[in-house]
Amino acid sequence: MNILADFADDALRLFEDTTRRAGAVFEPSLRIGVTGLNRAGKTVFITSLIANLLERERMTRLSAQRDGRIEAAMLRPQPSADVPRFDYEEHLAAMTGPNPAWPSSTRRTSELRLSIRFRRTGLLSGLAGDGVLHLDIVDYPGEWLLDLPLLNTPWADWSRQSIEAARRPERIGHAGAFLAWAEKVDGTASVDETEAREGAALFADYLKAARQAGLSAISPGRFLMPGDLAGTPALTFAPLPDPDGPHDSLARLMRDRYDAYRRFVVKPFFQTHFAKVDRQIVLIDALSAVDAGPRAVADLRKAMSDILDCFRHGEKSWLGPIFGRRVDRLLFAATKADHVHHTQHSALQAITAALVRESIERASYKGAQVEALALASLRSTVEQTVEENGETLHCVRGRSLGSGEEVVVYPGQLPEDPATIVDASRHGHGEEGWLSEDYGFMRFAPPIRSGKPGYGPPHLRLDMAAEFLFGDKLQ
Ligand SMILES: Nc1nc2c(ncn2[C@@H]2O[C@H](COP(=O)(O)OP(=O)(O)OP(=O)(O)O)[C@@H](O)[C@H]2O)c(=O)[nH]1
Ligand SMILES: [Mg+2]
Repeated sequence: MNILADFADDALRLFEDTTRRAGAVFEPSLRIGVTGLNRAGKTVFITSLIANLLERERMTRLSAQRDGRIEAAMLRPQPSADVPRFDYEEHLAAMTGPNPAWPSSTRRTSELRLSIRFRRTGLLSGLAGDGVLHLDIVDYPGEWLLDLPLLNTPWADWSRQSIEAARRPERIGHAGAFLAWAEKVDGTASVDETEAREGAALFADYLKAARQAGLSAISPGRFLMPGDLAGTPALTFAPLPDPDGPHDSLARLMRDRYDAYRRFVVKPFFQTHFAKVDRQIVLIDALSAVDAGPRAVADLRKAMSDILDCFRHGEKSWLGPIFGRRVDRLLFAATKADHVHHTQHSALQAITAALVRESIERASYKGAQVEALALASLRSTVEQTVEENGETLHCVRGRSLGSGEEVVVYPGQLPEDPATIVDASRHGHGEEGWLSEDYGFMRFAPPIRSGKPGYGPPHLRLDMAAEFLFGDKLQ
């Protein structure tokens, strides 16, 4: 490890922090970490949150808005000159235009600053004039989040764990070709670039297939979403059943590349974008996992717990400066809650909280406030009650993503007791899916917008999320 380089990193960070705090006396900025695996709903959340802060009629549970104290909100130049700007206008136009469509998967990091001018409450209201809060939000490909646990996992452990994972029943069907390669390859043989490339390609194919099958705990993330690193040596490695080898061997080459990946790709990403986070929202697509069945839920729990465990290292480990130092509010949000009727939202919220409970209990958040809620960033359905065979079914109605036709769907009933789902996933058994067959088929297109002036895109509880994340800073 290059101690000098690390020291320089830390010194730079300290300088940035100090400057930020000095500026903060007059115009505080708050960095909101929007965390979530791929397809969890980050880009839609950020776009809708910004749109609803610019046009605030649907934000009545944000207290500053309810009390009529927000004077103005506007997009301002972001603080980081070297990160692309979040393409808010394009995402919003796509989601709310005449032919609404969801954004495509995010391929790179981007950032946006929204500034809010508000009237202060209490003693300060007469003395200090209006307050200003700058919200800084970063979007990134969800796949990259799964790299976080690698920072704490040396090559030999990672190699062993990855091979074991590939042999698990839910994965082996996707990993056959890769495992066949891994079992025949000799790590002690001398370096062979063709062999390394073949292994890396087969490993990447397996990861992509596993993700396609609905599994979450898949890393390294850049194998799925390489950004501009495609084809570089830092992405040309694969785990080996026998990870040790002499100098100049294939195993050594793989180890060096794995270490380079962690050092030059993973660490800077988390340092740049997570170290400065003040408040964190973790978006979880619990409904899709519940629908896919116990194994997918178990896999989601594992992915989330591997990630959340990294938050608990506190000051002692070198992950300390990245996590756990400043985040004082942490919100776990089940996304896409508009897929189920509101009578099931409390069950969805409870399942989400149960999925992450053990990790939260293990984590040392040092007095951080932690909450869970179920939300929809862009509400795409309305509710409808249907009588069928003397039974009342609580359905949702929306436009089908494929045909654009209106469909009424009964998504099934989530268990009231989250333990039903969490325990079944822990033991790897239970019904294949808890929701009705209709759920799996159901993907709704974004709604056609009414375009009422002053109203942002429709949502569920986005204002409650906003209140929790930064309502106190608008006092
Ligand atoms: N019905 C509904 N679907 C949603 C909502 N938010 C997200 N989705 C669905 O989830 C998909 C993924 O949302 P994104 O915001 O692109 O997810 P992401 O976390 O940015 O994903 P990556 O960029 O791949 O990391 C969308 O294409 C929609 O199909 C919502 O509020 N309601
Ligand atoms: Mg995205």
